Amino acid sequence: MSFRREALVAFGGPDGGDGGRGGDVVLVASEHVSSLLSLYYDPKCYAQDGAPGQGQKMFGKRGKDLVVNVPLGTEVYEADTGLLIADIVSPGQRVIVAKGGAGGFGNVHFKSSVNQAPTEHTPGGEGEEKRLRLELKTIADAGLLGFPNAGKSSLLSALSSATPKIASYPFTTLNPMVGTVVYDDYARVRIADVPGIIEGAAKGVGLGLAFLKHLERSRVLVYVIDMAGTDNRKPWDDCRILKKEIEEYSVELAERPSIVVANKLDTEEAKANLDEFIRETGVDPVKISCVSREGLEDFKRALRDIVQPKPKFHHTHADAPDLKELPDTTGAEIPSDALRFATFLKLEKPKAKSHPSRGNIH
Ligand SMILES: Nc1nc2c(ncn2[C@@H]2O[C@H](COP(=O)(O)OP(=O)(O)OP(=O)(O)O)[C@@H](O)[C@H]2O)c(=O)[nH]1
Ligand SMILES: [Mg+2]
Repeated sequence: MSFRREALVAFGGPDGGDGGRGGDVVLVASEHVSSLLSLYYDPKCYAQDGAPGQGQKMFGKRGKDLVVNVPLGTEVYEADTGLLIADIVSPGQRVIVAKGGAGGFGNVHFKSSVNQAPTEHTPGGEGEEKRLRLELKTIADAGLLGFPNAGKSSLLSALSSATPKIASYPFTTLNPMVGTVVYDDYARVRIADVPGIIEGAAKGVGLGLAFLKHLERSRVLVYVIDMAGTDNRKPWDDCRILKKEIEEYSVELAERPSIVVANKLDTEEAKANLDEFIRETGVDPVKISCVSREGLEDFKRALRDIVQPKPKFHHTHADAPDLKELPDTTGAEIPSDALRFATFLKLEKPKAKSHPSRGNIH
């Protein structure tokens, strides 16, 4: 509340401006952020307050929004109720998770013919305050599923430029990783590599199935089977157990389209196991070897048939025309239509500017 006080101005009247509204907290999907780690270490997010209104009808400045960049695939839940508020999936998507409070009205707002010296004013509104739980579910077109040491990470590194850790001990991969397969026509398929599953995973054995949420968004599941039967495992049992565990995790996930990949076919054991595998499971797997890089093209084709990514054309491979073969147009008249668009040629003389300094007579 404020009144105009000035020498020689009697009855200056009310001049208290409104307060500015508070900023919002906005989550923005960004392709440049890959995890929620920064929010883990700095979980409290405040947008700026609105500035208070002042005398001389000065309105308060609006508070700045707080923009929090989150990776694609972030789900936002209300912490207390578990209600899903937003699913952030497309780049640039903005979600206002907490709105700033409205600014209060200054007393200038209340002046009228019958209330010429109002002292009324309103306080600013409270900004929204929320406790949220953010969950990242990686977005990939295909998810690699398999026992530890089946060669999931090897397959990912053979197909894409991702560099997952590969080693001969189980549970090398501890966090999901995404790689992109690029086809000759620049179509892209994103593949997620997740930690290995073992029997009983649905009940929490091994790393459990917690990371399987990263596969929930993938359109195709890729079962990677170690055909060589390392550690005395039987490939057909592996396949059966994997399917069972997935079914226990989610029936919907188990019904997604899938590709069965038989890996390590460069080894003798794998070749010996192959026939029995087909007999036992009834599926004819895509036969690959990540070491000798065989069968990778077959797998890429199978993947493409299901995911059907859109090709993206680049103009990089167009041959430059041979200048000698082009017709000689020296001295030829240029079509007037072409001239109209060729403004960069500046064929017309620029008009002389009429200005006293040029000596024009007015
Ligand atoms: N002979 C042969 N060995 C392979 C092949 N692919 C992977 N390996 C070996 O299998 C071992 C495990 O490979 P990884 O790619 O780390 O297996 P993973 O499925 O990612 O394992 P986890 O991350 O532990 O679940 C490594 O020692 C690889 O060298 C293959 O095609 N042939
Ligand atoms: Mg791995």
